[in-house]
Amino acid sequence: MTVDVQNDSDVPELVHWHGLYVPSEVDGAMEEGTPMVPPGGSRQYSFVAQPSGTRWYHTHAFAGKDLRRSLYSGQFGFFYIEPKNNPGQYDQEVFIAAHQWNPEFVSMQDLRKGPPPDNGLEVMYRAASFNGKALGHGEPIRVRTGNRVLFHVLNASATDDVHLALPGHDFNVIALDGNPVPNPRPVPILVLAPAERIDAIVEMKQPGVWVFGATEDSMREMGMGVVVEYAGQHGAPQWSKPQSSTWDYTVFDTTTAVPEPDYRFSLVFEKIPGGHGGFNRWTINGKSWPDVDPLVVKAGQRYRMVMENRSGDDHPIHLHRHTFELTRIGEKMTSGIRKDTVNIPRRQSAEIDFVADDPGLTLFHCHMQLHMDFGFMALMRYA
Ligand SMILES: [Cu+2]
Repeated sequence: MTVDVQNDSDVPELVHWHGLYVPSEVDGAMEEGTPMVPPGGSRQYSFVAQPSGTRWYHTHAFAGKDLRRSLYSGQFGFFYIEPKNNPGQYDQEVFIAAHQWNPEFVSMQDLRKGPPPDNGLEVMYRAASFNGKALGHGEPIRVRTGNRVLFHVLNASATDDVHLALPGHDFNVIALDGNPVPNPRPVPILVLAPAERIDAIVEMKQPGVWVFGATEDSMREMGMGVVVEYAGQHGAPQWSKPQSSTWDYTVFDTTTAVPEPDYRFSLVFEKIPGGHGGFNRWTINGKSWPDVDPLVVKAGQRYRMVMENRSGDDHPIHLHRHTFELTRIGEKMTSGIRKDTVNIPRRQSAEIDFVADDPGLTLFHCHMQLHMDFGFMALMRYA
């Protein structure tokens, strides 16, 4: 396929095809060698759309201290690649991209007690949406009793996790980051770190008018949600707090043993606190981008990244141009969950395996804009 991109903004831009296997020159990361599209300029991105599943595209520009740029903006969209064989066991298909708007830098020290006094600025938002519309402002999702609705959900927030629920309904999770899970099963809530996607089928069997939205009251009040309306049902949309708030990738896994890797990378993530009013910096093995040592791989070999998050924040770690398999989260060994972004909770460790099967420069970074822009990034290159 070929995509024509016209840059009508006043800064150099580029488009990243998140979760696709595309050459470095078109992947949409300047660090990999993709050319920027100059202000007023245009560029064609040509590539084979693969692998199938729920992917997305977004600007990969630097934002830094400018909260009008990159993922703080609305420059993103779904990129859905239909599988060749799709059993289509659903009646309706709905795409939902969650996003937050009107960002500003805040000192957590000024807002509440708790964070260490040496912590730097964080980003907070004043508005939120599903598909660009605040809760109650767009068209409702109209369903019929007995329908099976396939939801493709994307967290397109620049920095925050989203926790979502649809009262009275379970989500039968069938894919994570667009890749089918080995053990689909129903769960009461969906949790997505920035850049993550979940495909889930919901059986509509609780006639009524409901709010499908963020479990956190303040986030829903800011607009993160949409009304789900059964045919023939009227009245104010109902919300109730879900009983469970836990999320665990491994409930969808298998226990098949994974092959031993040819090589292990050990990566330690740490924060250098920016202090009140300053900016935190982030390090991988003690070094900040662009001074981080590259990861060097050989085509065809299997690698394990052993990652340790020594900071008090979660980090959604994204590997471009490849799919990896989760092999350990915390103390739990796992297999069969294939992703391109894995959330590593605070003070937690995790391991992922991947085969070096897509030669070319490859970016590896935390997907939180405020972290990647302040050092949390590395390059992988093929020997
Ligand atoms: Cu991070």
